[in-house]
Amino acid sequence: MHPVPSPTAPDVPEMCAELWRSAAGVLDANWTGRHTVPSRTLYPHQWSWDSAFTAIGLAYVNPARAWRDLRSLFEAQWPDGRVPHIVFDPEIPEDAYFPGPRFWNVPAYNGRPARGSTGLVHPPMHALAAWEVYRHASAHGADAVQQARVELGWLYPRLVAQQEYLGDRRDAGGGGLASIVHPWESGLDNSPAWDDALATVPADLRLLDTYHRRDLDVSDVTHRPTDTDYARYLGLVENYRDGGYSDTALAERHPFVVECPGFNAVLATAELALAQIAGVLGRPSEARRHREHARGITAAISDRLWDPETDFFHALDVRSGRRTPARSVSGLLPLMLPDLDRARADALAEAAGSPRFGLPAPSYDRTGPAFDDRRYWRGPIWVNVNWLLRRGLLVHGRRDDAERLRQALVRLVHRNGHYEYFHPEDGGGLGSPAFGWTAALCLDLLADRSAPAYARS
Ligand code: 2M8
Repeated sequence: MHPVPSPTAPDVPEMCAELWRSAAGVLDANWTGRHTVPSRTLYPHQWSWDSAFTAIGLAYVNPARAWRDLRSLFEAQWPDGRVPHIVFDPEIPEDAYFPGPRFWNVPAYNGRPARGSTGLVHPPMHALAAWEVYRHASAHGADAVQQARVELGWLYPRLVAQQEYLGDRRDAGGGGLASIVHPWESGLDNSPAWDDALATVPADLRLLDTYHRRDLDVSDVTHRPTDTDYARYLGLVENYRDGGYSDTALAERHPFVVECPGFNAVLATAELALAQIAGVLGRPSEARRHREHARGITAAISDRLWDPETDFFHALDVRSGRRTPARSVSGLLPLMLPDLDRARADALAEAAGSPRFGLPAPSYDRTGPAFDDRRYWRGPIWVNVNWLLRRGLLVHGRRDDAERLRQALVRLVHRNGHYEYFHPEDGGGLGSPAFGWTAALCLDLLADRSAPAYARS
């Protein structure tokens, strides 16, 4: 693999050039030679949706590495199509991250050794990432375009298999949406959106006598999930693992089965990206099928997760049939879908700008009872979900709002550094300081103001 020299960002003033260099530096520092880690301190393996966001930034400075990251992840895809939320690096010691390979105890598959990954998934961001890397390949010359076509051809059937796994095996509610079986699958781990569904999951605190929480060695205890929540997380993994990671009769056998608006908005966006990829690969009927799937998922999100009383999307607990009252930033993400009707899109854009959120959006309603300005996904600002939200504003023709959000995100990171997340009031950097997706998405925010091809005017 030949490293591509870093180009300077097009049309950016000096402050942005400095930010560009530091962002590219973070991506270099987090590259292990085989894949990019989210953070050298807290997350020493490869995380699934992190790799997708990272690829979106690498598209500008090192597309070959972007493809390598996506390949490394999809080489660990399970035979049933699921893409694991963590791929473990065999060169990293077991105790460097908990829960590590031994706890997950995944069997050998596809010629890979046992304990190579987790059995959970992440939001399927990778089709969109692959499309974005392809879209920017021409800036790197003819060889890069050639490589991008080869990589799209390799990834396409694997991306489709991921969609089929999520759309079929994970449709536990039977209404055309994918369910998550663990808060970690949402990517918004500790969000108040899961509190009601988690309340029925037993919390066996003795698990924390047996196992050591490595996250508390390397981060502030007031930012991370409580021991009670962590015990529930571990119990959920044990239940899924001990059932052989099977998805049969999930709603009866598993205590946490939830339809998340953000996860399903990404699922539908992946279909739209697959339609674009299928077009490049010369498969027009498959492109049509992907667009139909996207429309179907959008309709199911609207039918099942919209609350007309709150004018907002809420996660649905499939077992109880109840939607959580919590307003999480994930409820804003269906704005990414071009088939979302105008009234709902307007309501979401209004909520995003309201005192409950405000742009950049915090991870949870500022006026909500569970708002916490430091704890993981319970209030702090994360760049990745704001990047998705900006895309939603562009998709629905709200270019001025999207531009204001873009500038606010760039300023936030320039003033405070490439942190994992940010304080929702003063913008101070929190969590890990040289964080992969913050740096990667900064590159994209600096360089690209275009709207998706399917945006509405
Ligand atoms: C966080 O999740 C991990 C578990 O997967 C953790 O808290 O230990 C989340 O922010 C998740 O969205 C992210 O992918 C991961 C790595 O950055 O960290």
